[in-house]
Amino acid sequence: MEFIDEMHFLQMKKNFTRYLITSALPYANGPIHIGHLAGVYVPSDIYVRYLRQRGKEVISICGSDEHGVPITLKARQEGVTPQNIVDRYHEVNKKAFQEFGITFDIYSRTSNKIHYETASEFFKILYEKGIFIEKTTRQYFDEEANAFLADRYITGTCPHCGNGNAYGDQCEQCGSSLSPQELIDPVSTISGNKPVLKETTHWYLPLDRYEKWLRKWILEDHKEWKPNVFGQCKSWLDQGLQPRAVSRDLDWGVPVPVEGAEGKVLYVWFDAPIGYISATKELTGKWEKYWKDESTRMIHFIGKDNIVFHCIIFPCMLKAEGSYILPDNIPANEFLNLENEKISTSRNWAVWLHEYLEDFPGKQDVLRYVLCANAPESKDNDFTWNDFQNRNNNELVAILGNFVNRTIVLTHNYFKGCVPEISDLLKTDSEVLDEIRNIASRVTDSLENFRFREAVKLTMDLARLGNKYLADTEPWKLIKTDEARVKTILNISLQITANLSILMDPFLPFSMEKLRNFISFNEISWDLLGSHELLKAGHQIHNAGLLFEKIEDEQIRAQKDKLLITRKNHLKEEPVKEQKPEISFEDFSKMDMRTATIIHAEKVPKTKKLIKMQVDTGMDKRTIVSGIAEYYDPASLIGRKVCVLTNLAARKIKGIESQGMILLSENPDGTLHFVTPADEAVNGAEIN
Ligand code: B3M
Ligand code: ZN
Repeated sequence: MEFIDEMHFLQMKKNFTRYLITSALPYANGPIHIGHLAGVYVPSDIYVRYLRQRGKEVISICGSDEHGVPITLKARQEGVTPQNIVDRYHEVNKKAFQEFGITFDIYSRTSNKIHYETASEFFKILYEKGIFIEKTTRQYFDEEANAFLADRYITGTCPHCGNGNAYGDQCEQCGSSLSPQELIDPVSTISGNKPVLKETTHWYLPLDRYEKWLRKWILEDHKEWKPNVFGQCKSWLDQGLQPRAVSRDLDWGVPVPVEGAEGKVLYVWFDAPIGYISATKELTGKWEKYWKDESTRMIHFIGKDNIVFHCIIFPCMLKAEGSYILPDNIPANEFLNLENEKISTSRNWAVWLHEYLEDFPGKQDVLRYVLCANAPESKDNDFTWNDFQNRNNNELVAILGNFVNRTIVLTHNYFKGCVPEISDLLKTDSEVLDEIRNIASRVTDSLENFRFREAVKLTMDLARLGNKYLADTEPWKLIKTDEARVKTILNISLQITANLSILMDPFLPFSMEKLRNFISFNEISWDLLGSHELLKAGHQIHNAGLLFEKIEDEQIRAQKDKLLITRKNHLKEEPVKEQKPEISFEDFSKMDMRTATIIHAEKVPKTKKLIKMQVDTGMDKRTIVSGIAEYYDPASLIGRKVCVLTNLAARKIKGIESQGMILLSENPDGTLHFVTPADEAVNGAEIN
């Protein structure tokens, strides 16, 4: 394929001769949804398929991330063991990936023996090299459960907004990140008791010591990283790095392999990236040529929430250990939303891969196409069922399917399915043949630079070119008068078809395999791209089947209804929180609650959840801040009657003095709604 200058790419890639592609290991505490696919697994699989088509030596590594608090929380919720949880979801996700055509060379899991050995060994090497800082601190301990509490196992009142259900690491109402000891009246979610502070020793990775090296390695040597990745790394470095604990007081995880470390495990984000290494060991005895040979190009596919772990922490671990290569690129994607709302596992607001495969059998490529065409490559993007239907019907069916179908049917109608001879080429023919090569070259460049949205759009442009060529030349009119001309037109159309079956294979593997069967063509080497003789004259093609079929309105309606029903059902399923401890009447009578009216509202800048309101309480007009921006548009709040706890001590929230609290009801799924007084209630009316 002369238009791809092999050395150009090799020079650009520092003479790499093989590829190690990793995809973020999904937590085995739930199913895979379209956000995971769009963020990580569709781009990673497109890239791996492309590399294989180019004949590269490549391995694609993934597996279940089976440790960490999300898994132990899920196990507690269901009253089963963490092993039960990971066994269930490891199988569900592995099967769903396979059915969806995500071609990992191995889908391993971090609860297996080889990983425990590999992670322990890795920790021991750093420990014996004296890399870690050993530090004893005071952490919350639940005496009844006899366990130290991870951040998510502690709830209490947020010091910023008064939310009574803030977690030890974050307040979901005002978005503030917290440390457990900032919580007011902390409570253990295990026993419900007040936890005590107890000393515990942990090992810290001194990230600060690698700051200078990281600044050079990232900010100077990897300016080619995507802006969203480069920018996040720069802000982490500009904030200054701190030592980070790499062990936890938990009973689920890889035990810390040090004398006297009973009851302590490796921090999940220390052990999980090592899961890429252990999975490679499981895959091949020759694992070191991938992990320790500079001629290997390692690329991590991840979502933006994993950037710090893959660009800062894991590289520091690898650098500290000293014998490993470092990632060459980390093309992280942003987040995908669903029907304009954040995808939420806890609120069941998601399109689950295993359910999609049941509802749309044989339509893997439609979802691959839509998630690629709409990928959140540089900013968060939105998936809507309407867009899914439109792209299928207006692009896959009407452009790609239509073109290949017309080409094959006309070849059968006029030449019994035999590829006709080309005769004299007109200018329009040569232009089309040149454009095939041009598009193939541009798709290659887009793929090489992880611009998958652009790449898939360009491949569809080749199908558009084919449709236009047929429409402009109208072989169905010429067949009566100029058969030789029709032979040339259909020969060229068949070359476009064969090129499409290679070019679109990384994106639409299932459909392109079908198409290659239709034209009885089994080559999928990228080096053939641009050729004008993929199908030689006299080659016999088969009949065309349907590549894509229309998706009807009722199918989309059903999906939208399903979302709404699961949201409602989910509300019912969620357990209502237990009643708080009893209080006396005088405790209650200390509270002064009044009806009031919101007279002004505006979002608090640089926060996702906060709205600052001016409220008329009948006694005065005051400022109150609430974490309701995810549920209410400020403009819709003007004139709304609300209930206000007026004598709550004023608090600064993001620098704004909030004088009181507007009463909100919180559904089990976390959604917030106003407690609204009767219309007849006037501002200042006492609530008793
Ligand atoms: N388990 C995925 C997540 O943060 C996380 C990736 C690990 S990759 C080593 O959802
Ligand atoms: Zn808060």
